[in-house]
Amino acid sequence: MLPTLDEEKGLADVYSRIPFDELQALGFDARVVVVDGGSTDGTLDVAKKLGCEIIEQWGEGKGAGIRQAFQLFKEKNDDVLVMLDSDGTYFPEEMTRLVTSIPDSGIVIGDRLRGNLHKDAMTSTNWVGNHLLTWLAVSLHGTPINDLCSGYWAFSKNAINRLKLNSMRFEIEAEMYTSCAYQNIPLRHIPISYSKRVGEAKLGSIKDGTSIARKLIIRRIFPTPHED
Ligand SMILES: Nc1nc2c(ncn2[C@@H]2O[C@H](COP(=O)(O)OP(=O)(O)O)[C@@H](O)[C@H]2O)c(=O)[nH]1
Ligand SMILES: [Mg+2]
Repeated sequence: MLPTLDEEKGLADVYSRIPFDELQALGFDARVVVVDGGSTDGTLDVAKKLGCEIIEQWGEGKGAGIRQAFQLFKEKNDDVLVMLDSDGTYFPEEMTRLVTSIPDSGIVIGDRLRGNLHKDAMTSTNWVGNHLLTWLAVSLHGTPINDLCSGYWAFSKNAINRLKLNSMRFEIEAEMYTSCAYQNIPLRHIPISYSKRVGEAKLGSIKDGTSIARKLIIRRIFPTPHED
């Protein structure tokens, strides 16, 4: 699953690096679903040309898009879902390693902070913010996690069925983590590579960092969201 918002530059590159043959050899018949948040550049044309399935999400925000993609996943009979940004920061080549590391009924998260973090991949503000938010998450919720805001996750079907989420924007990863903590979903992290994005960042460090911290605190008080 590739979330997109104006990622015409990154999408084709990310798609072309997905290791379809290696996944096939592992027994996976992979397909690519693009969940788009209302791109106004050529993202949807690129996605169509590549033959991706496209979800044009209702509402705005990465969280809303991901929740909609999860809903669709639940209606199909697929076994595993992998999510990564379409901006060229994560390495699709590392997908087989993620998929084969998913704990039983659990989730694996790609860990950039103890992985191969390329020079210039992350601004110093974001580096500090990522460490602070990860520390806050563990302090509040206890369950170990190395890189709260990573965008490279691989989920078993059972884990997706158990996640309880209502995030609209970039708090979605933090809420997936808190849901793992409260629904007892097994979580594992493996080191991954992370490089500089192509195109414009959509996340605002201070504004979205604050929303992520707020979400972590809210979920300490109200561990699960109301079903919507
Ligand atoms: N579906 C959807 N995707 C989004 C939206 N906003 C951002 N994205 C995508 O989510 C991913 C993460 O956004 P990005 O700007 O890279 O944030 P960062 O990686 O946390 O700095 C990228 O692939 C974006 O294109 C949205 O509103 N809807
Ligand atoms: Mg990104």
